[in-house]
This record gives sequence, C-alpha cells and structure tokens, in this order.
Amino acid sequence: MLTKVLIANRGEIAVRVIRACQELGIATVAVYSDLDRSALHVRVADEAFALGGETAADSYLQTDKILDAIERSGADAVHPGYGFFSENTDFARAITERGVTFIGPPPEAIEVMGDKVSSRIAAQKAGVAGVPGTTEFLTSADEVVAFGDEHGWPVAIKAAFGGGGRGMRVVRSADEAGEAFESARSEALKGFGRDECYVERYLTWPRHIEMQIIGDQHGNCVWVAERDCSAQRRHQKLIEESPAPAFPDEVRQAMGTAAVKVAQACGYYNAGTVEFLYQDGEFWFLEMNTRLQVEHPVTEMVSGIDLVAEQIRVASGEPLSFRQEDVSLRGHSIEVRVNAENPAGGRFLPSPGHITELMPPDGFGTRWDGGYESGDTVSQFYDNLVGKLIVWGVDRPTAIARMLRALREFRIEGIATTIPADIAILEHPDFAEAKHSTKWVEDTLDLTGVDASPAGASSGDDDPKVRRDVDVEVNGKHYSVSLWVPESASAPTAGPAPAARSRRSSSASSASAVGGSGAVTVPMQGTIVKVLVEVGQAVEVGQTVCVLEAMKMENNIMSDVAGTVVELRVEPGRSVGTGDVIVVLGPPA
Ligand code: MV4
Repeated sequence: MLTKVLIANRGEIAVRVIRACQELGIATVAVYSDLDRSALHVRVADEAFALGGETAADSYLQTDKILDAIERSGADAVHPGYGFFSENTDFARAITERGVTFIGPPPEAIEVMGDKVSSRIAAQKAGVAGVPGTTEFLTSADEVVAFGDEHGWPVAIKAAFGGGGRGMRVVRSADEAGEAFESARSEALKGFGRDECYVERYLTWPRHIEMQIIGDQHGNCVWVAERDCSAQRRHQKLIEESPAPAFPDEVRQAMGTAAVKVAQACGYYNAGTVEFLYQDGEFWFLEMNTRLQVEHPVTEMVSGIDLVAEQIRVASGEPLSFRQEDVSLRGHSIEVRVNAENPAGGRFLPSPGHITELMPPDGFGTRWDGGYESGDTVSQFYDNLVGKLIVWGVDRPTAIARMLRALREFRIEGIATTIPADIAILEHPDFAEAKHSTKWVEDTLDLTGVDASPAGASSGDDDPKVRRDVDVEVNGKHYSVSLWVPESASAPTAGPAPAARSRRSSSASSASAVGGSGAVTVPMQGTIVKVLVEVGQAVEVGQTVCVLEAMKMENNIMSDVAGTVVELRVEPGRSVGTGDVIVVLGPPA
C-alpha cells in the first residue's frame, strides 16, 4: 500500500483526496502557490511545499517544481485531482520514471481517449456506437452536405481536437455547410492549434448521461452508476444527479456494460467516466474522461463506494474491493456546484473575493465538499468552484426537497455564488418532471429575476499580508524564516518594510468620497487589461472605460454617468479589488 501521497491540486478536490488518505492511514503532502499559502488544502495536509507563483501556469502546472516537492517530501504517489495534470501523459510518465505512482490510468489510455476521433474509433472497435457520423477528417463542405442528405439534417461539425463545445457548429441545411465548416475550423485552430473536423448527426434535445466505471490492474472493471449532468450552461455543469431520472433500468444495464467494454478496450484502470448522449431511449458514446470527476460524490452517495479510496487501492496494485454483483444502488443523490459567480440576470459574472462568512448546511443526507472556509479568499486566478453541496434522499422528490432546504440554509457572505440560480432550477417544474435537456438552462430557464448581490460584500482583502524575513536560531542551527503577517501588524522596527503587493489602491467606493462628479468602480477582483480613455476625455453614459480580466473572462467596465475624465487610477496590468475606483470623472464639458 502507498504510504505518502502528494496532491498536485488545490481547492475542494485536494481536500477530498486528503480526507480519503487520512482514513486510509496514508500521509499527505500539499503543494501551494503564493496565493494559496494558507489555503484550506494546505491547512489540512500533513506537510506542504511552496511552488511559488500566482497563476496556475506559474504554480500548479510547473512540472519541475512538483517533481522537486515529491523528492523533498519522499512521497511515493501523486494524486492529480481533476484539471491541471490529471490527463497529462508527460507528467504521468515523468513521475512513474522516478518510481513514483501516478494515481490515474495508464498513459496509453489517456492518449487513446485524448481526442474525439481516436476515442470514437476505440469505442466502435469495442462494439459501442457513437452518434452516427464519420471517423475521417473533413476535406470540404461538400462532404458535410453529402452526409446531411444521406442521414438527415441537422448535422454537427465537430473539432476532432476540440472540447467544451468549442469548434462545434450545428448545420441545419445544405446552404449553411460552407460557412459552418470554415468557422468550426478557424475556432478549432485558434482554440486548440489544430483544425481537423468531422461530422455527425445532431441530436436536438439530448440528455448528457455519463457512466462511472472503475478498473484495477488485474483486469477487473465494473460500472457503478450513471449521472445525469444535463443541467448545465455554456458547457459548465450546474447540477448533477444519480440515478438519471426517467431512465429505464434496461438502458442503465446496457449503458454500464457498454462503458466497461470501452474501458477494457483501452486497457483502462483507475476511476473513469464514459460520456453518452441519450435521446428517445437510445444512447451514443460521446467521449471518455480518464480522471476522477467533480461530480463523483453523487455516485458515492447512491452506491456507498468511496471512489477516491478505491482509486488509491487500485493504484497500489491491489484488486478492486468489490465485484460487479456487489454493487447495489439505493435512493437518489443530487450535487450542486457552488461557484463564485453572480448569476444575476442569467449573466454568471465571476465574483472572486474574500469570503467573510461561510457556513454550509448540515443535517441528514447533507454533505459539503468544500475548498474554502470563512476568511479565505477565492482568487481570480483559479477555478471559481467554492465547493459542492451533495444530498442523498430515499427518492428524487425527497432529494430535491432536501437540496432546496440545504441551499436556503447555506450562509455565504462576501462573494456572490450560483446558489440563487440552483434554487431556480430545482424549483422549476421542468426539472421536477425531468423534461430538461442539455439546452434547457440556456434556452428555456428564465433567470432574469435572479438577484445575487453578495451579502456583506467586502472590498477584497481587508488586511493584505506582507512578507517579513527573520533570521532564527533553533538548537544552534541557523534558519532564515519568512513570516506572512497582516500589513497593519508589520510596522517595521528598523529599515523600510517590504512593499505590500502592488494592488489595493484606495478603497474609496463612492463618488462623493473621491471628490469628482462620479467615479467608475470595478464590480469584481481582477486585472485591468485595457484602458480605453485618457485624462480630459469626455465619457458618455454606458461607455466602456476599461477592460477587466477576471477568471479568464474579459469584462467591459462602463461608466454609468457622463463626465470628463479627471483622473485615471489604473494602467494595463494593474490588479484591482472589488469596489476599487479606476476612473474619476468631473462634470461633463
Ligand atoms: C452533440 C450534441 C448533439 N448532437 N453532438 C457539446 C460538447 C461536446 N463535448 C459534445 N456536445 C454536444 N454534442 C451531437 N451529435 C449536443 C452537445 C451538447 C452538449 C453535450 C453534453 C453536455 C452539454 C451539452 C450542451 C450543448 C450541446
């Protein structure tokens, strides 16, 4: 059995894995970026190693720094969580070459399932059909027309190396084919560096149903249960559940068998998910995710199987602790993703910032897999998942009622979250009757009335920390120690204090406080990427003055008054916090 696991991840999934290790008596090693110095996953791990850097690219994606932490900690295995290095074969090979176990599948399986066409071919070979379509790359729009005329319209053009819906185009008739082919190709090239596309029949009201499987290194592979992830927006899942509602048991059995065949065809071991589209009683292979997924807890709740513990067992070389006939499912489970996003008006704007209070709900059948506690900060640089609320109930109506109760009990202040949108979905009769599809949230659900202004919003970090380097002597040995202390408590005793990080300008947030006739403030923490006005310029109501990047999205910051720019407080590259004044306006000329 493994003895010490390094978790190459952060947030709720790092905490989830650490908890499983603790239960198995395995020591845990966290790694952390500069911004995560005192994050929850660092607080709960036995040891933690700094990676340096703020962005994911400068920290959690630095192979050498992680290899160094493995070396220094003596970890004998790495759990990659999801995202980051979880499906990176270079990383998996780099650690296994050092004799360290990768808690994941064999790299060859990651490769086969790594693109849409090669995974479709692998599934087909295993006797599992994808949506009717081609497995050859398109060379012209004429081939799209020929396919549509033969199999019927609409059809979907998809980027072979795409993902998350990027590089996908729906073509309703022959005359749309040329333009759709060109735009799919150019989006794929821009997004993924490769423009190969293929075509398949387009399903107009499908549900996204995925099957959890797990295999060991002795050839055993079982399916556990399916999850319905149809409640999503722009390819971001909002709510997941198991079992899928209105899903006949014979379809479940057939889908489970198909998923195991796909996994075995690529020599898979570890936990994995085979995704299908389901419509009118039929299902088709879509892709396979060769990692533990965000929504794995709903499967755990209905099966009683600890998927992370089982991953660790099979990575150690042990056989699965149960057989297919031992799996029995009971009741219904729902998961809601609590994201730091403001769903007001259906816009889902990123809402990073300081969580002044976080008190998750509790009670029978209620589970919170969180990555943050009160006082923690959700940074604009990482995924904005605060945590996942999962409930179990004896049946679906009980689970829905329990989730609504739990969401209303949830106290979270300082940031806006997706909770009000989740309540709107769970209260909707279409959801109760399982009439929703993957297009329902965007096409049918009305979120215009949703208001989610963060309760008790703060203006970012209340007291930013600064670094103080101190020389200490322990048992006659000299160490240089870095202390991170609140700025207010760091009055220098000699010499100048190191500068606080260059952000947090004035925290003035109202026009009167800054003396002009108006001030433009930013609604969320982020980085200014463009300044579109200059001092002396006239600004109209609704005019964009700056572009703010937050959580990988660009947001136009507009003035809600007319005036003349008298002061510019930011420049491109500057970090700002919620409520910071960026432009001061005088009276219109
Ligand atoms: C489809 C489809 C309908 N017909 N393929 C979108 C992302 C990608 N991974 C697959 N996607 C889809 N492929 C055919 N032939 C509808 C979708 C789709 C979707 C799939 C799963 C979850 C959410 C979705 C939202 C919109 C469209």
